[in-house]
This record gives sequence, C-alpha cells and structure tokens, in this order.
Amino acid sequence: MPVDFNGRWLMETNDNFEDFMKVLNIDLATRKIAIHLSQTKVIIQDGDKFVIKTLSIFRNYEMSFTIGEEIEEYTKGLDNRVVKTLITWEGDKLVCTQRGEKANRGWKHWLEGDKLHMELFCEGVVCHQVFKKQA
Ligand code: VLZ
Repeated sequence: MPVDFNGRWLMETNDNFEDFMKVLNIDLATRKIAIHLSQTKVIIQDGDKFVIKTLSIFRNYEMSFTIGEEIEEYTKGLDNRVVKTLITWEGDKLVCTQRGEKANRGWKHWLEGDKLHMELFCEGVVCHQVFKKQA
C-alpha cells in the first residue's frame, strides 16, 4: 500500500531555492520575486495517478502523471524547458527524474509525520522544502 500524499500542503521552509533557480538559468528579476513566495502544494493521488499543483500568488505550476509512465513535461513558467519525466516509487519516496538539457535533474517527495518534504535537484544543487498539512 503506497503512501498517501493527498492534501493541501503549505510551505514552511525553502532552503537553497535561489541556487536551484540559478542553476536553471531563471533570470534575476524572476528570482527576486520567486524567492519570497509562499508555495502551496495541492496533491491529488488516486492509486498511482497523481496531479500536483504548485500554487503561489505569482505563478502556478501543474502536472499530472502516472507512476512508471514517462511523459514529456514542459516546465512552463519555470525554466520553460522540455524534459522526459519519469516518476517511480523508491520505497515510500516519490522519485522523479527529468531527462533533458540539464544533468541529474529531478525531485523527490516524502512524508515525515504530518510534514511533506521535497527535494529539488539539478546538476548537484539541492533545494529542500518542507510543507505542513493544512487542517
Ligand atoms: O514540483 O517541480 O511537486 O511539478 C515554483 C513555483 C515551482 C513558483 C518549483 C514560481 C518547481 C517560480 C515545482 C517562478 C520561477 C515542481 C513538482 C513536485 C511537481
């Protein structure tokens, strides 16, 4: 029985997001806004099917996927690249690889108590985010 990520999750911490945006070549003006954003994750999980929405007052990003099925992802409004995206289970962790121009790119999600953790990584840069579940 896989972990249940369903819910609305409010950002508590966002470590190293600036360097992560830099490695994706996001411009300074955008970074200056994005660094201060409180991001909310809305996750809708039905078995191995997911919709993940990242919401903020500045920009929203949404993706849908099924575990084990590679998709072409357009990171619209982020770094605007096209990548081959595959999400799998590694134990209780949701692990995503995004194959494309940038090496060693992807993210991981896992739960610790009532917190949702996320690691975003690209070319050796790691951003760690923690979210708390909205009641
Ligand atoms: O999330 O890859 O939960 O797609 C930042 C939005 C989103 C704020 C960061 C605006 C990446 C930033 C989200 C403007 C540059 C992401 C996946 C896993 C699902």
